[in-house]
Amino acid sequence: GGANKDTIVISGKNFTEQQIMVYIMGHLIEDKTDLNVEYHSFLGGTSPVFNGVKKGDYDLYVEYTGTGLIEILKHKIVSDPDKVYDIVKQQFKKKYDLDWLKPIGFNNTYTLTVRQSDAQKYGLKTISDLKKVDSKLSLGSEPEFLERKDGYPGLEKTYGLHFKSTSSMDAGIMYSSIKNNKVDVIDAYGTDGRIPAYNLKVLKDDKHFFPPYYAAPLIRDDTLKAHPELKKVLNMLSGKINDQTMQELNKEVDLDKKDYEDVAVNWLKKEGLID
Ligand code: PBE
Repeated sequence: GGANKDTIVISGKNFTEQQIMVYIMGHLIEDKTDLNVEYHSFLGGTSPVFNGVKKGDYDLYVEYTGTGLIEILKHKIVSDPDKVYDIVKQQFKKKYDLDWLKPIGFNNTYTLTVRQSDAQKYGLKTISDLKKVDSKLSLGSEPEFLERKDGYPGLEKTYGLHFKSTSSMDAGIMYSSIKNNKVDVIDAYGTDGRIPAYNLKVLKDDKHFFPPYYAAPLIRDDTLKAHPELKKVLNMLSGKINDQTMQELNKEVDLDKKDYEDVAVNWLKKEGLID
């Protein structure tokens, strides 16, 4: 980019959907504004990304409402999606000078997921059903899930679950691990394309433990003040990607092995958001 332009730094966590969103936001900003875009993404879990944006190392990323509520604000679980959005919007502004822009449309919930063959063998439909076999099953997840209140510690409390073992791995690795019988249960992400492709069964959260996790751009207030046009530009994504579309975009990278940036740019063009 040009040396005289201001630069916006976009960040993201280390899984496919985040990297696609990083490029969707980046190319939209480059197309609609005079700003330069830099990427500092694939950074790990929620904490390095959130803290980097809070400190001002990065300007924005896509966060999930339930993650803002439980993991960042340490609030109790709230189930109504609009209420969760209102709480995070108000509190993040007050506490951190960060702004939640409009939700993009999809809800990327954590799930507990097993192989269809095990679901049949043990008669598993709900998370509560896991109780009868948990001592035989091993859980694979990314490290963050093992620590979060809306992760395994909370599931142990709410459902009384206790697996034979737990192991942590990169978010992307857990899908191949369950497919190859290395683990039996994973915290699959609801919008991941590998759930249908690997013939996995999402167990129903019958106790409504997980909050809603609607995705929205989270941006520094001082960045918005310096570049107010960013609000309108990023809100062009409002309501544009539902769960099914996000699963399809994730699948294009994870299964069809397309490039993240190509998937992002093609989607923006298809939607008529860029030329
Ligand atoms: N989630 C599911 C996690 C990862 C995917 C949205 C709850 C998060 O990043 O907070």
